[in-house]
Amino acid sequence: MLEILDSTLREGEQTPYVNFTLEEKVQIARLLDEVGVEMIEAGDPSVSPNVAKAVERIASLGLKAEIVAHSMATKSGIDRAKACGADRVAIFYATSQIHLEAKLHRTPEEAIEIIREHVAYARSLGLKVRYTPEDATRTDFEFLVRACNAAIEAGADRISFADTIGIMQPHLIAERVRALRARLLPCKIDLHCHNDYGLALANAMAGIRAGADCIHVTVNGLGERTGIPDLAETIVAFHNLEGIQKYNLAPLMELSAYVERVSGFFLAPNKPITGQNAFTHKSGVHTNGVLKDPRTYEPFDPALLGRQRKIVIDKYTGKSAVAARLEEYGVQVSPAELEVIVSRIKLLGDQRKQIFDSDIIDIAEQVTGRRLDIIPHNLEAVIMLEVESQVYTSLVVRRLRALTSVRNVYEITGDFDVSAFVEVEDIMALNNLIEEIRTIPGVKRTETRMILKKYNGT
Ligand code: HCA
Ligand code: CU
Repeated sequence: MLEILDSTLREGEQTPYVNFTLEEKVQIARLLDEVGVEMIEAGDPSVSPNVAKAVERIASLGLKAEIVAHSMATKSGIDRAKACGADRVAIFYATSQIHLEAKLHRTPEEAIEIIREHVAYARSLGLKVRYTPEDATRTDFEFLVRACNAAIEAGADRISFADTIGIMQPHLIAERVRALRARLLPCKIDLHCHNDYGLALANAMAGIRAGADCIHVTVNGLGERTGIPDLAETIVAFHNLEGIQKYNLAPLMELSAYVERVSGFFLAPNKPITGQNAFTHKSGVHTNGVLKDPRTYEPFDPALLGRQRKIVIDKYTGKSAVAARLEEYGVQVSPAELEVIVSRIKLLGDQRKQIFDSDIIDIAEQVTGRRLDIIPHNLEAVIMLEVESQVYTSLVVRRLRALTSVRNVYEITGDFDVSAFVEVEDIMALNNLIEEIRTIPGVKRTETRMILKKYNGT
């Protein structure tokens, strides 16, 4: 049966420019425990005093998950893992020729001795041990088997088959896992797949099918370079496609949003499962289908994640979607009026990047000749930002423009340096967005003005 180790607090904190506070780590660990992951890799206590403190705090929370400390193959590192109260230490020591020669300056025989000695030392302290042959997928297979079996003989009960630079493919990892199973002494096999070619989750799933036990993930797929499989994608893929339904899906969206906020590492809108567009439909053909029966264009009901489907209105939109949107606002129009409204929306859509609900209501007013006293559901606001004097404004602008709710950005004169026109679904979303903007490095202060009514130029 599949097991999951979440490494947001270790691998995830190795994401360029991402660092969590102690309180944030505790909150992430608690949410992960609600999800029900079997193991939480809480950090490598040798990295810094605060990382050690975080591992210690998390180990003391009494969570259901096993708490793992990561460590290099050094006695002092293993001592620190023990001192933090971790259940298990994950000792990594590279086995590929390139790592042994260029990085570690050790012969293969020396490496085997170091692995054996440190695994045995950790066992003597009463720790459970996972051994990770770093860069395993580029390691000579016979040597990999020897190194892993040396670790297992010395007391490791888990081996992490680390695809450190993400070079596996599903058919290859399946072959390797089968071969490892046949040659290794009894142990559990973890899969640590990096996502350099976008194949991390596919590789991990293939490895599980071939007989591995556990997948390493992070929230939002954080990690060195392009990261490792995303927790929510992994859980939902196994839940829906493989029928493994032992995890609690309810906290996944909150966990993703929380990590997004405190990491300052924002999700691409088209990210599967948790991305903003995962259940948003656009073209007339698609929206018409979805309005008749969502199964036409949805792999599963967004309610599984507590999410809602969304239909975008713009020049691609057909009549059924516009009618449905107007109905949401309690506006009924005749078929002839609807026809004209849709054609005007298409005209406007050809001129502009985005159409807002306020535009749709404006057009409906013009076409029907009725005054519609309606306030659009979504909120629009202008957020003004003051930027630290030593920071290039253009850097802040680039980060701002990557946020999906941000429509237009202006560099301005006066008390503030930048103003952004934003559109969000509700006040909560506005609040989150403002917090997100405040985490952008260089943003000194923000001030927000809500838009009450908008007059568009033609
Ligand atoms: C690294 C180490 C590691 C370890 C994986 C593991 C890797 O290179 O930073 O312990 O399972 O990718 O090899 O993250
Ligand atoms: Cu890694």
